[in-house]
Amino acid sequence: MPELTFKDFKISAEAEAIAPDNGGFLLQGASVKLSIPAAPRALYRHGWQSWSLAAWTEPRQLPIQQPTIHHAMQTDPLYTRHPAPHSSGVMALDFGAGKILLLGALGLESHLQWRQNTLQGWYESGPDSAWFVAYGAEAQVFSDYAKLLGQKFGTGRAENSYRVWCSWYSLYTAIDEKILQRIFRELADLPFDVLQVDDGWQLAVGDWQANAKFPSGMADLAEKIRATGRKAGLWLAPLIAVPSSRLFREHPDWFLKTPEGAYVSAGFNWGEPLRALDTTQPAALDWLAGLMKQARSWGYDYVKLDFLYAGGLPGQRQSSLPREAAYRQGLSVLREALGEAYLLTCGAPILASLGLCDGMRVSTDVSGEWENFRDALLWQNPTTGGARNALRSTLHRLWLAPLLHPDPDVAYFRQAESKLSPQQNQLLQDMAHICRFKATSDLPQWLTAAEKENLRQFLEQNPQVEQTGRYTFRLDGRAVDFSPAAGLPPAPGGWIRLQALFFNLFSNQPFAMRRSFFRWQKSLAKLRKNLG
Ligand code: 9PG
Repeated sequence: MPELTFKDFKISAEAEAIAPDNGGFLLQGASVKLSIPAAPRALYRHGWQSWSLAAWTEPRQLPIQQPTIHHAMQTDPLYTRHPAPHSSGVMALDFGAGKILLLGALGLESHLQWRQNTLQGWYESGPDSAWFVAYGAEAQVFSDYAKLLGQKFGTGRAENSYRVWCSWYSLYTAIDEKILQRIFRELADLPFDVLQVDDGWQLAVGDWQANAKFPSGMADLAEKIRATGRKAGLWLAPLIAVPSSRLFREHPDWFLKTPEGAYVSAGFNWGEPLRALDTTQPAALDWLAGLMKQARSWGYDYVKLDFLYAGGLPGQRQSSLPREAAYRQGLSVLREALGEAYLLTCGAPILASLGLCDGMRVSTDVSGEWENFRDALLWQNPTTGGARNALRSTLHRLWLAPLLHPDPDVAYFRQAESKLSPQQNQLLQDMAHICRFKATSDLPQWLTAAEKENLRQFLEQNPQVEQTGRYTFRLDGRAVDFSPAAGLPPAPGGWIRLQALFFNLFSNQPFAMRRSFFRWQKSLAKLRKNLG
């Protein structure tokens, strides 16, 4: 077997071709294998899409996260039960003493596993065959890899990111035009560049027209935002639809099916199962382009496209394009139709979105909670909403920064309507500075004078960022340590394990999903009332 020789490290490689490149080696092959002479201390695992886990973990299998009904929404469902530690696109081994070995794909449909002292990468399908291997300091190796990805896929085109106020993490779907207009007025004295309307304006997921809570229409709202001197932002999830939507009822044949003829599950949300659009059908692509043009004609210049993973799920497509290539075709049609608008992708397959978006959510959602007991321990699920889960994946995707604006999700400033401590808020704010992507959902009326001042300073300042370790930074000289967010929750033992077994029997039932959805709707109704 040919050997790859790095300064102080030799590994043997199986590949069709090997050539030195960019400080490492370029390998060719639908499957390549590296035999590793030393035992790694940790594995770098990279989850498929924005919300999936990215982290350094112990070199062993992770528990299967619950509930399984969410796998399509939170993982690559084809590999959730893979029999060895798995990674999408790139995997790395940490040997201590500051040295890592990275194997990264330079193409789509790529997967990696760690098994029996072998690091293997393979392409699920498609024409790609290139891999990059490098050994050295973590920052260097990841930056060399990012450079090659940029050459292959391109980068975002927007120079600067914006300071965004987003309606989701305070009002959730309890938005209406009156409440938003009031908030937009109250935000007048804060230096935001974009006011972004999130989920809750549409008739249904699939039917992207204003609902009864927006009687003046979405163009009117954009106009009101623009009148305040800001860009108008809008959330859409164009690659999914709920079965009750008109879109799905009128075009059931546009949605992915399994070989057995059932609809492919894109997860479960809004109290309904989710369907995935087939982005290889010309009629569906025309519809997507029209939808983006509609948002543009309403006056929105900043568009957050969400639940995009659906376009890359396994399923029967009209054309024989592999699933990530199919997704990428859909995304390029969306991008094209958006013209000059800023495109933020979310819930998006990472590698397959490169070069076609300006910003990308690189983590799961934050929430007003550091970590949730049920999710972290009973479900062993690092991809549900929560500050710790969000910080963890963002920390492990900062290397994408040369390719796009990494969106770490919103920062909190408030103590009202949140369980996060001031220290935890500070970590979210510091991460936003590091990503140079600053957003919040805090309502001005929830902020004390001091909190509002803090928010103002956050928006105005751009501290100098220096990385001092894997999880440590200096911001304008102030030391910041994200280590408390980096690790994974422990596997449950004893009583908690028993509780988990019992609990998870119910967690996967649609009735349990619907019940928690309706409870959530009730709490939102209360929130709306309190806002007056
Ligand atoms: C609107 C929200 C916000 C948010 C997005 C996305 O795995 N899940 O069940 C899951 C559901 C929703 C979700 C993320 C994950 O949130 O990230 O910013 O726009 O949709 O519905």
